[in-house]
Amino acid sequence: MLYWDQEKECMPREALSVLQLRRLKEAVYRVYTFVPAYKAKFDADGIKPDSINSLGDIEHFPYTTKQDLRDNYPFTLFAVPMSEVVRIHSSSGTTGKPTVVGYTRKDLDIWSDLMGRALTNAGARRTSVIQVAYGYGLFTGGLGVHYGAEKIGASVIPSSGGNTKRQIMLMQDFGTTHLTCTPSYALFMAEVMQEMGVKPSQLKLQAGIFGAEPWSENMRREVESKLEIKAFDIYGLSEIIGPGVAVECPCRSGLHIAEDHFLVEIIDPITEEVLPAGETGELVITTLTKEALPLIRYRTGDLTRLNWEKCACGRTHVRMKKVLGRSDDMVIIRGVNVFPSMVESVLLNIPGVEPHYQLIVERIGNLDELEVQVEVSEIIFSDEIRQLENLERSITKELESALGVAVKVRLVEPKTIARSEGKAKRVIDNRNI
Ligand code: DLL
Repeated sequence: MLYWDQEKECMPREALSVLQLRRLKEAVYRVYTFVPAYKAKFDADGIKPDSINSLGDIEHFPYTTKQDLRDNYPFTLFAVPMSEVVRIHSSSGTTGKPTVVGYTRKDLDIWSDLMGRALTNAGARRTSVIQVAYGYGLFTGGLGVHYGAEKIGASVIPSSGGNTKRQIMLMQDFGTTHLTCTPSYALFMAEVMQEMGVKPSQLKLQAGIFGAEPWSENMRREVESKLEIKAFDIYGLSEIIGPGVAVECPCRSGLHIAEDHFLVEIIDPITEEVLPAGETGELVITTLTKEALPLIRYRTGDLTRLNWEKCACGRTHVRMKKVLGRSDDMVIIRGVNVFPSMVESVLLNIPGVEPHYQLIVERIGNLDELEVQVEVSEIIFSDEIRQLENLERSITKELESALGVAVKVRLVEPKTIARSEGKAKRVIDNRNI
């Protein structure tokens, strides 16, 4: 078992808490002193930086939301002068202004180090060949993984997203051992590989480090069997640092959150109350070491739960369960909450169904209708109509019992649902609400 930074990753809880508390005090002091928007918020709540005496005191501080980043577009939440900022990334929201994030030299060093941990967890070493098929550019995926891969001394192929046939040629010719991209893109690559007549056994691929979008355990099995690799989940978000906030270890039973750099809480997204250990809710993160854009109690919008039990790998950092979905990716159909990942889990248990699907939501009259479009395999599609109808009925039954809401299932021909080279679009909501 190899660690990138054993001392930090396996730190006993007590020492970790001491480190977190020291860093938390510094972070709170930093935002209060250098970010006028935070000073105004804290003053309004009557909170001073020295209000922190224990880690639990974080609960008295106000949350930060994506709206705060938008209101301070582009740079006014930065806690350092622009002369200290060496990198800017940005994530395009679906509405309004994009979110802008900045990094100092030290922020970039820490980020690369966290990615070094992540890649090492997935078995990458100096001798590995890492293909970075996350998009390069304003998105944090490409450059984030890139710097980590260089840091561990691996050979990096900065292929970025897209041009799938070339990606596969590079894998063959350069002997890629580790593939990094979104899980949906990995599946698409597997499909194109098959069309090109390339077998996974002809490649040197050992593992994939996949993230940036929710994916179910069934999806993991699918990717692993199609590419004949081990698939690891990696989580992160631009606002906090990018990829590398949390990553699976070889046990792959939850993602270890880098607690030496991030303090985490789980809250009820509606009441905003902090939930007891082990409950599912929205992940809230406070950055402990970020210089350019320190954030206090940032509401990620991601739903998960924390597992504080000891992990067999020896790492002491808390584990988060695979993200169920974003609160804004959840569709509410007649009062029932539906996540694409729930649909995915059901579909991938049904033989003949391909891992390509989309949820279409319409409002007809005053009622919401959920249609799930599902691709079926070539063999199934050439079956008799009656068999297709039977399959459609059984998918409908399974989905309705899992989701608790009426669903219209529509089987579609192989390869009709749009493939993605980055984050997959799982929901099309046509309701004007
Ligand atoms: O997606 C950073 C990233 C790049 C993570 C590459 C992992 C790999 P954003 O574009 O800001 O940053 O999107 C962040 O994506 O709040 C989650 O909703 C979702 N997300 C990221 N990783 C996962 C994951 C990058 N492993 C948003 N599982 C987050 C589920 C994920 N959702």
